[in-house]
Amino acid sequence: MTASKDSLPMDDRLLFSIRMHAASGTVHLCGAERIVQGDGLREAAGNMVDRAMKHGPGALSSIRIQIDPIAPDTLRRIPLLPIHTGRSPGLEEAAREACRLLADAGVSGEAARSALDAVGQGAAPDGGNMRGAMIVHAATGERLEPDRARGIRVTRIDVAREVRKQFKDYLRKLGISHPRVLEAVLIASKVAAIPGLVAEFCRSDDPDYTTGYVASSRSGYVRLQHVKRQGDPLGGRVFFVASRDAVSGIIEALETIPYLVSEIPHV
Ligand code: PML
Repeated sequence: MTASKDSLPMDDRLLFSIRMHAASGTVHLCGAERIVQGDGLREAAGNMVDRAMKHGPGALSSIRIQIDPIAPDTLRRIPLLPIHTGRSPGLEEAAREACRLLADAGVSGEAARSALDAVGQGAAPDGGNMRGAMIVHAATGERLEPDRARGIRVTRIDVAREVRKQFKDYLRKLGISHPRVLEAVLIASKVAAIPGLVAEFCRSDDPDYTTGYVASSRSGYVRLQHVKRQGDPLGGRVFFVASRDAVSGIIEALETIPYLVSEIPHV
């Protein structure tokens, strides 16, 4: 949609999804996404343009910003998962702790180990990282995502304006107010709120970032240090599902249904 000042809706409480995609030719450079009220669109769009321009105007061939109104009856309001720190002084302990947390959430040992191995060996067909997440059957370990290179992307998740400051304060008090963690906790909170999706495992594809997490509605968001070796570029997310039949509905929820975190745990 195009939005001029005159065409903005009078009711600024209406929510909009705003998404940015910056590219250099066919190469994706960066993206961003927010869910904001009408009167926050200009600021959100400006911040997204600033973010894209950090790549240098010469590097960009396009910045696309798409704004879609959100039908109020499609929006789901959810709580933020509580954040905990797991015990993982080394690689082996981290793998063991990840499998223990996944087992608590209903993931079989075989499914957990094969999924963690797949991420650690490069889960895409070319042996590199997938662009999105794997979907794995929690009992059998079978991979269920329709496209093993693209995977599943979690979109349409944000934190409500009225609790945004409380969210940032929560992360600051825990000493983890990095945008990377902010984004990961929001994603994990959406994933944990989707029926039939029992748990998530994540390790970063940043070679220098070795903290990952296991998340579920049962355990909350549990950070684990040493989920991979320093310098290892392989990473990704795994979503464990209870049944094969639920997969298409889960993908639709992950990729298209808007979720807004509206409640923050107390420290
Ligand atoms: C954490 O520090 O809580 C884990 C964040 C994982 C982020 C994954 C990523 O950004 O690649």
